[in-house]
Amino acid sequence: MTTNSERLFQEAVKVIPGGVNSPVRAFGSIGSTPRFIKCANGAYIYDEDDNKYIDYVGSWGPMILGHNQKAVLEAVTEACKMGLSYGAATAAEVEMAKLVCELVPSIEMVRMVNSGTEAVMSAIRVARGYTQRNKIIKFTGCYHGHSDGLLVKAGSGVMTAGVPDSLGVPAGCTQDTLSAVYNDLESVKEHFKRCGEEIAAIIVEPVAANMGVVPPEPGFLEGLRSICDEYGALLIFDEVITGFRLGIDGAQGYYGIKPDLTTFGKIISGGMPVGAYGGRREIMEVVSPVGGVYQAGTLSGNPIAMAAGLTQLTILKEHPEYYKTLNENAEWFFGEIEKTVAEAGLPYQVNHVGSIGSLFFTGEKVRDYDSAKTSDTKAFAEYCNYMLNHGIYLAPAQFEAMFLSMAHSKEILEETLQTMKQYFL
Ligand code: HOZ
Repeated sequence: MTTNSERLFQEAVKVIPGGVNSPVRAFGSIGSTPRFIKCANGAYIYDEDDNKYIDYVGSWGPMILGHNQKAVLEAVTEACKMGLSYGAATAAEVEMAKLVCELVPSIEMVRMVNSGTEAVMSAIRVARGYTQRNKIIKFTGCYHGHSDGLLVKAGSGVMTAGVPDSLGVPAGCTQDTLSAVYNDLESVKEHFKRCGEEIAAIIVEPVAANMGVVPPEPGFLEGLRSICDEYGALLIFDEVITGFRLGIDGAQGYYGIKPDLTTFGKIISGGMPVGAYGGRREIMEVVSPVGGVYQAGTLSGNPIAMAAGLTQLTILKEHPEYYKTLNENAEWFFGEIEKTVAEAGLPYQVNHVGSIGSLFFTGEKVRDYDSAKTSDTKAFAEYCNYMLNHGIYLAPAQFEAMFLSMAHSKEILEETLQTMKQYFL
């Protein structure tokens, strides 16, 4: 019998490329088709066939308080009554900017945009405008959204699809994008030795989370900081995934490294379509209308999104104990996964930092793109389908992260582990 999700997918492919609005969610890499989601609450999502799943995607990160968090929902509902969009300055966006600057010490000024892609695109332009240099360094397997210049050896869906770059990106757009190897400072130094005076910035996911989760090795982020200082380049932390998740001050607080610019995504708005970029005042003052770097947007600072964001960030600020609980739960949970695969005699790798993690189907230690790529994606697909069919919703690709939230209680995590044990043992 055809399920509602299957029926919707058949309709979707006729009118949406691949039937989806973002490639990873097509479930192609696990040989399946998407579950169409009807609603979500707490740690759960429900599909159009009324199947209930424990959700480890959490809208790819922002649902750190769980879906449909009461206060966030109320704030959004109230804001909606005041009008949906003005394309004009509001008090809420000033509050939001002040809050972000207060919570993240490296940020003295911040601009709201509408997605992580836009945040990164703008931060790169600022770095180039500020340094008057063109080249940037990114790391193979890191994903910074789908803007032209950054679709070079990118992670996430690009990596899953096994294509190095995207069609439709003119060579001229990527000629100034240099690739280096994650966790390998030598590969960065080589670029700087060759053309250090031309490099505007290094952009990095301080914890890579789009080739699966790959933590920075000790000294890696510190090394990037000092190379940038030596050559007068800017260090950009893409904290679209780690920001306000590893702690209230993100990965930069967690590892104690101060970037020059930071980019954020949907987590700063409780999952609404928002991004932001910010950094030191003297750098951010190159942005128009103060400076000559142009960046704009009618929806930037949208009042509904600001209401959601202010509420979520305020809750996180007022409850530092949430991070303690979340990280302790995650430590236990990922440790149990490790024990389970070890007991099954499988040499699989579990990488995690705080509440994000990945189970790699490989015997190799995963520390960069090449080692992540040794994963047996067919074995992952079989496992992922089993979990889905048993009520556990994982990202449908090996090279993505699992996200835990405050709504994932010990009982819910335990239930997930039992399902994993049924599969592996
Ligand atoms: N780029 C996202 C994963 N890193 C996937 C977004 C989506 O499919 O919604």
